[in-house]
Amino acid sequence: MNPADKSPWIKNLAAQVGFDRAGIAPANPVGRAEHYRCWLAAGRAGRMDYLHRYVETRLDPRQLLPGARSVVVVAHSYYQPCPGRPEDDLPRGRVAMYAWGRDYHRVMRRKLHALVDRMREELAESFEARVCVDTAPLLEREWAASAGIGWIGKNTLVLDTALGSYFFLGAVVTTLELEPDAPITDHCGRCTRCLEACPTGALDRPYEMDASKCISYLTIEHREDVPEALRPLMGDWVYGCDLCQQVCPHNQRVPTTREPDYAVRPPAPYPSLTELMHWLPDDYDRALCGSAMRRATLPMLQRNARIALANSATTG
Ligand code: B12
Ligand code: SF4
Ligand code: SF4
Repeated sequence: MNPADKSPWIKNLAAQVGFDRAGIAPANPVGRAEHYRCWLAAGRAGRMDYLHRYVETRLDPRQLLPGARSVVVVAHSYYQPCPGRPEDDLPRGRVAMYAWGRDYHRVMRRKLHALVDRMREELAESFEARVCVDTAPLLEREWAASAGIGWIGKNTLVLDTALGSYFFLGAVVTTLELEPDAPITDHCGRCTRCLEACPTGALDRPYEMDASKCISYLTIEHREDVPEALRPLMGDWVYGCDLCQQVCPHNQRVPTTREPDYAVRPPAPYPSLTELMHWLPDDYDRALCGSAMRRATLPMLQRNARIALANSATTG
């Protein structure tokens, strides 16, 4: 099979294993490497020390897999309509949609391995492949944009005109030579809704984020006390934040995910804050078995619940 025939064939296999989009980028170094280095140097990564590690690998997939020639990027939608807030008087927090169901790392990794297995079964030539979903040092959005999966929006997420931005990204870095896709154009236009909707000012410039102010960072990645000035701005979010996606015009009519593993699992999306406050380690283990919410430890979740409770007391 020549590189031009292999590309549509792999994209078809990706659809068969359940991905919603697939595209191919050449495994070249990132064009905006300097931007990434400046972003780190300016302290905009907060305490996400792991982003300072393997910087050269993040910027060049050939360091992740010697001899890499192509990056197959996939998108997997997790969008589902929000169930109504329970009609009781309990103070409740909010969980971002990406964490409502089973941990996407597991779901995506299983599908990415299935994709590589199918490629190995059906291709005559031998090749190396490395599967990535968050865990490997790879700037996934850069390769998603390069592979034509979508454009990087002003809220810094990858968007597609049909799927919106509620999808996960994954990648297979491979030594196979494949015909790349062309990037697509930016459809943000003059819109600035996400920048205006961000309560903490984390989106302080279009296409850029000060992650140290993002509610998603503060609730999931930040292990210490949340700076006092930011607490009242966090509203009722106890795990992640969706505000800059909820307001996006491209997210208003998107299809529901076909993935049963992403179906909402209690206590998401509106956990009772008083219940969370009283959880013991066994309650945490039982309630969050297999959930993406386990990225926050029990003390972090309880810290977030305390902030949300204080905010609900002031907003009524
Ligand atoms: C660290 C991280 C975070 C941090 C920092 C987010 C950020 N914007 O950087 C925090 C904890 C805040 C976070 C939050 C969320 N995250 Co996150 N996160 C990551 C992770 C692990 C690394 C991202 C990273 O390296 N950031 C550093 C910055 C500098 O890199 P970057 O934004 O990719 O920067 C490049 C471009 O923005 C570009 N750029 C710079 N300037 C300009 C200008 C123009 C005009 C253009 C076009 C581009 C451009 O250059 C940069 C360098 O190459 C990725 C997975 C991965 N391995 O990539 C997931 C990932 C980005 N996260 C994801 C998700 C789902 C989320 C949340 C929606 C979860 C939630 N609901 O709470 C939020 C969204 C917040 C937001 N608006 O981005 C998805 C995004 C999928 C998508 N459709 O884009 C990813 C890809 C995980 C995955 N495998 O699916 N996340
Ligand atoms: S996730 Fe929330 S806090 Fe973070 S940039 Fe988007 S709106 Fe702002
Ligand atoms: S809200 Fe508007 S500016 Fe922000 S990502 Fe969506 S289209 Fe782009």
